[in-house]
Amino acid sequence: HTLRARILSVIDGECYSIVYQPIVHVVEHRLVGHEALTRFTAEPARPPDQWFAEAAEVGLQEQLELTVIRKALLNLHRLPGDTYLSLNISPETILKGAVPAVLAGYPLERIVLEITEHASIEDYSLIATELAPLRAKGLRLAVDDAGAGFASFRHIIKLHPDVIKLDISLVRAIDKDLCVRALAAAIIRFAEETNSKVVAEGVETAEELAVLRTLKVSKAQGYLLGRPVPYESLALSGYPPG
Ligand code: G
Ligand code: G
Ligand code: MN
Ligand code: NA
Repeated sequence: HTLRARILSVIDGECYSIVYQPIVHVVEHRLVGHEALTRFTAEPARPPDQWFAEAAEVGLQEQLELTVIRKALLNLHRLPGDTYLSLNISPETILKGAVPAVLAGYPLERIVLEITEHASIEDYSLIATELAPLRAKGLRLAVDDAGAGFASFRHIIKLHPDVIKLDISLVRAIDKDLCVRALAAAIIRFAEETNSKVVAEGVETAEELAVLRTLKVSKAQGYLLGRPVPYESLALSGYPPG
């Protein structure tokens, strides 16, 4: 199959790189972590989610996801010791059972797995069960894109996530649309009452950040605070903006 061959050549030829986006505590003005994101250098140029979707179509989702996670982890020991690394992974890949082996030898208390909820998974308690032993040793779990798409609270409740990432679509309108602000406030309240932390995604403007602060969100990520860049371009010292 030609698509399968193309994905395999991306994996074998390492036609991708990892960029790291800062996650900032905007009240205490300090760096708390980074999200690792993949950039593909192979032709034709396509956004990363499309590469991952195509890999899934040809049965290479787990292989591609784990390959880029291994690469992202290689820089963990060079990141400040009091910061964490947030890694995107699909629920399907978690259920394949390879996460413990991939994370073996790394400090679990410095790793967050971000999962985006997906229609194909019926029972998220299986994810919670699969990851329970690693979570007992410090691994944290984040629900990505909360407030959008499939990120329904039916699933979030079963995961008891350590972190809830407020979707970019909510952040984008939070300073303009009272209904969006109300929905964000409800998610933030839910997080508070269930002992999850909130990270706002995709913060681009000072106005968005100001509203998030009034809603008591203290951690944020977005172009305003730092773009995803290669490890070598990270400003690891200095005063994060915001
Ligand atoms: O970084 P960017 O906006 O371009 O990424 C778009 C989407 O692609 C992300 O929201 C995520 O769904 C997916 N993505 C990017 N990098 C990774 C990765 O390393 N692993 C997985 N599983 N998905 C990724
Ligand atoms: O994993 P997730 O689907 O949340 O991926 C985050 C995506 O959001 C990545 O593709 C990343 O490049 C993108 N992103 C990060 N910060 C910003 C931002 O401030 N604005 C926009 N438009 N996209 C962002
Ligand atoms: Mn993410
Ligand atoms: Na997201």
